[in-house]
Amino acid sequence: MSLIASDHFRIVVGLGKSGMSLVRFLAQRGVSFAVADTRENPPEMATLRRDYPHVEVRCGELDVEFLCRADELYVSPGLALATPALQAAAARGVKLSGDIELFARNAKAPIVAISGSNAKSTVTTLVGEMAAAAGKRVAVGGNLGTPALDLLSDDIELYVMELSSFQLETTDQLGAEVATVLNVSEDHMDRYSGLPAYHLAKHRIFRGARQVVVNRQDALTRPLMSEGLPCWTFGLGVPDFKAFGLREENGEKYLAFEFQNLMPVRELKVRGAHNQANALAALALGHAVGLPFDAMLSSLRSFTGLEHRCQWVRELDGVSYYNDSKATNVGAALAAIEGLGADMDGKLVLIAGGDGKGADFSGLRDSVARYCRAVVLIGRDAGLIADALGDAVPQVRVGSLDEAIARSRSLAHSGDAVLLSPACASFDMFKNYEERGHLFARAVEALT
Ligand code: UMA
Ligand code: ADP
Repeated sequence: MSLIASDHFRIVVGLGKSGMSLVRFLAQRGVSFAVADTRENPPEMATLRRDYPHVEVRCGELDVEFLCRADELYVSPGLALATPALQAAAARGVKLSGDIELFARNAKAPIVAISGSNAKSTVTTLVGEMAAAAGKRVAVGGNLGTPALDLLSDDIELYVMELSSFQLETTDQLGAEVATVLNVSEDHMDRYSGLPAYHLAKHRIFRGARQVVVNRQDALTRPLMSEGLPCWTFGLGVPDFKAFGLREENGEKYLAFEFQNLMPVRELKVRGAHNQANALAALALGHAVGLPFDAMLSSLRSFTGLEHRCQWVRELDGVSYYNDSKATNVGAALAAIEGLGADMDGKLVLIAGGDGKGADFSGLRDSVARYCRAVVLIGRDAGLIADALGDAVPQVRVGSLDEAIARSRSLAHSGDAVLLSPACASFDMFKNYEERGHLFARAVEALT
């Protein structure tokens, strides 16, 4: 039985991946609905026409009268709730909701819910691998990979969900078994009025949670109201009760829980302090849902990291090349610069720039000055980054990624690394961050 009233009329707003999962979900349950999208040719139009030819679709500017025919709108995470037509419909009593709310109402197994400005996909993947290693029938998705509603199944024993602030905005009551906001730093400032609004959206993940996981090194990850809820913490310091952290014994650093060493840090295949924090976060989440340590640790030992996240591409003339195309905000780029920079004898040549989404780039300055030999800038907001960095290090502005690679190669010395970590979204020059990363890797592999 689906927890959705069948006598009501719904409209799915946005016909991308999540919109199409909503269509399938509603159609399977016999709910009457229509679809709207502001684009003339939304990505899933052909699929909808093929599989559900009778569903009414309105493309182009949103029509408030049409939207008001619905009791509830399921709005794509890609559309701001502040969109005037959506606000006009809400003012006339139409409820604004989303796919995650519907997922939460219908999921019968516990949910591990993961948000944060960075590391969501890495930690979500890790917890999913840990659960699978522990023999659980686990479904992994959300903002990462498969849309939430496509994961629903009575066979599943555990859901591990990556959730974005956009998805959480339309989620009233998630009711996760354990929820976390891994870290909070500025992102999507083109969609929020400022950090407080973004922070509030992320914290909706804690609504109805039974346990929480908090980052001891980031006060903004602490739920605003969690009195009485079991709270597990993670951080790079020495752990105490209900805490995961790092301990040192005889010169060896260990991942640790409370007063017990779990495994040497050097057994992790992923590099940098940020990845140690990610391993600890995954352990805390897994422990909260009862996964055994031996399964979790064996997953950590075999995890080689996700594509486009500080991924080693090759070495040429003593210079290593790293693809960190997924660094679409300042916090992620800082983690890569500091994580790699502190771990090597040489310096970094950083390739950065793109669509900055309204970010303030001044936070990059100190780390760039400390770890970078030079910065090569591309994309629309190259000028903003150049101004923010000032005279911290030599800068070069170029017109293409290929040119950026060629200039970086000539600037790097043996023992250095060239790091693509743009601190920006890619949409001004590429289809998405994956395309940017693939083109980088391909061009680097072709260097002779
Ligand atoms: N759009 C319109 N008109 C519409 C609907 C969408 O112009 O009526 C545009 C918007 O610019 C929007 C874009 O299309 O940003 C994508 O919207 P969509 O409805 O086609 O998106 P989906 O394919 O359903 O993808 C969404 C998530 N996208 C966003 O949040 C922007 C995907 O996250 C997610 O994987 C998918 O649902 C399944 O759950 C992507 C993402 O970029 C990976 N997320 C952001 C991030 O990680 O930083 C939050
Ligand atoms: P998300 O899904 O939140 O975007 P990813 O795991 O895809 O997270 O990583 C995104 C970017 O953040 C990558 O560039 C990665 O190197 C960087 N990153 C990974 N872990 C952390 C961390 N703990 N803090 C800051 N940045 C991180």
